[in-house]
Amino acid sequence: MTQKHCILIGAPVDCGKRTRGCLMGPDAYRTAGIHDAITALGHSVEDMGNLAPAKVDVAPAKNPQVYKLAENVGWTQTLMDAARENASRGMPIFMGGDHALAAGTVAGMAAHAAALNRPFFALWLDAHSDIHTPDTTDSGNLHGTPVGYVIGRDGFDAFPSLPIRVDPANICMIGLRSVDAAEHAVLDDGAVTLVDMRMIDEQGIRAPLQSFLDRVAAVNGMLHVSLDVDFLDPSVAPAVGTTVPGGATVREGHLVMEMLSDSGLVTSLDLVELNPFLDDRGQTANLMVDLTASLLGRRVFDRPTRSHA
Ligand code: 6HN
Ligand code: MN
Ligand code: MN
Ligand code: MN
Repeated sequence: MTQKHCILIGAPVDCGKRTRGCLMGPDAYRTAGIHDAITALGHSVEDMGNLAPAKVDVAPAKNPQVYKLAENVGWTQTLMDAARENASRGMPIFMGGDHALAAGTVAGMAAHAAALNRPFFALWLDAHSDIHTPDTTDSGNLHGTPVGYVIGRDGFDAFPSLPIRVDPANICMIGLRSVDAAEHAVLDDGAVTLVDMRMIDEQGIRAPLQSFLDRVAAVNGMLHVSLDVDFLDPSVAPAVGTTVPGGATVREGHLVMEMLSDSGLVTSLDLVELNPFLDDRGQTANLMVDLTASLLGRRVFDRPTRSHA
């Protein structure tokens, strides 16, 4: 695979939900050896350290359930700026932090793609669809809202204005198994490509992913990958506050990453929802680093392994 310059950006966002611990995520990835895992593949790495949220004043949310609105807005601004400032120098890898961070990273990467006149796509690897708005969320946890923000749903008035709306038709969600009623209401129009666990059980994970990648490649798109720990089954990735049984296996996770690597299409990555406080001797942090390595070209064999097909 071609050499990349990987830019590690620590985003210790912990305000997207009430269960605390994701602020330790960036250091858990460092401890698990993310830097060396990437350089071992021949890429260069730069670690920008951890960012901090912009200080902002916001009016109280209409929905009294909403948790830590100002901090979420501040992070969105900080990360949108960080994505736009760094994307032209290499491949940003946002080390979260909870999924609220993707409001900023995806919006910033979409703006970067627009500046280059290239179509922008997002792959959401997650048990959840995260397409609420601050008005529709019952939990009040804004990590359930970043997709709603980037596609331009109403209800985000307190947030930075979107530089450009992400087209829902350019979003593919894989791993779904927990979608709230209010989320169904927006997803049912069929714009977002939805791959739930049943589809994976019936067809495998390869076919739906390949057809999405073919669409991205056909228009020379830029692809942002947002990897939520709970995409994976909790038995292999316990370090997350929102476990849902029946998730992707280690093998499915690696296959997705290897296909993404082969495609050469990925231009940015979020690693989100790792809560090291809930981990079992670094198991989940290590797995997330291994998956990142697969995405960046780590292989068992350097030759094609489907020679008997
Ligand atoms: N995540 N739909 C639930 C909620 O509280 O709105 C769960 C959200 C999970 C968020 O996957 O990052
Ligand atoms: Mn998520
Ligand atoms: Mn999730
Ligand atoms: Mn909910």
